Amino acid sequence: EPSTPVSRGAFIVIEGLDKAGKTTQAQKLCDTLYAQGHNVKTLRFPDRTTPIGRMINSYLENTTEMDDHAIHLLFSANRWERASYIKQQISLGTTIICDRYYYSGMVYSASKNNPALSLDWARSPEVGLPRPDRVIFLDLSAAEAEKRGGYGEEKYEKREMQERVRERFLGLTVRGGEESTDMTVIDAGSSVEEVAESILSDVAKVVRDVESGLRRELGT
Ligand code: NYM
Repeated sequence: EPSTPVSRGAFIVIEGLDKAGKTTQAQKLCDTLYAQGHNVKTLRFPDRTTPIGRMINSYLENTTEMDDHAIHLLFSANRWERASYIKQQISLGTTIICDRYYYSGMVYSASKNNPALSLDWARSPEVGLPRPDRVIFLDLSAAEAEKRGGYGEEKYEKREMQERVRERFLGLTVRGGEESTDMTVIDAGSSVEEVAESILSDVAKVVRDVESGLRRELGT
């Protein structure tokens, strides 16, 4: 008897400023989809557990200095080392909820006020990575983010930088190309439950489309 073909999983990315609630919401979304009977796993970038991830970690903790381009390429390499795992899981029918992806990669690097590092330059090493079915941008003003317990000691956790990062994230929605069509902006200023509900109503449609075969292959 031929086995029933399993539909692929969906690839969902949660993006936002530091303190926007990404980790909480990624976990909540994962739990909800799991309770609904989906196979689902979470993933996060940077993945600080690999050798490349440890180099990124020491940069973020201000232990090592690095050229802006070099650290950008390490963040990208950290995604590439997980690319085949993502594709494999998706093809086995597992939905992946990913906490940050190359949207953070592009936007943070291009927000460093380094004229030699444009958004276009920042995009190029990411070309060919699995393309998300949906990217949720949790939108919060830098001032609101700061009120949530303040920033830590890590690189980039400064008001001016966060303001530039937010501007660039929102800029992606009107820049054209797949970043514009793939991204949904959700107001992260309301309660955890309200935000979770908005995310779920958007993601549920995507998951349905994937499962009914409307979205065939995972793009790049
Ligand atoms: N970050 C994250 C980047 O600059 N480029 C990237 O490609 C990624 C994935 O790392 N301030 C920055 C954004 C954050 C920092 O992320 C660490 P997290 O989610 O706090 O571990």
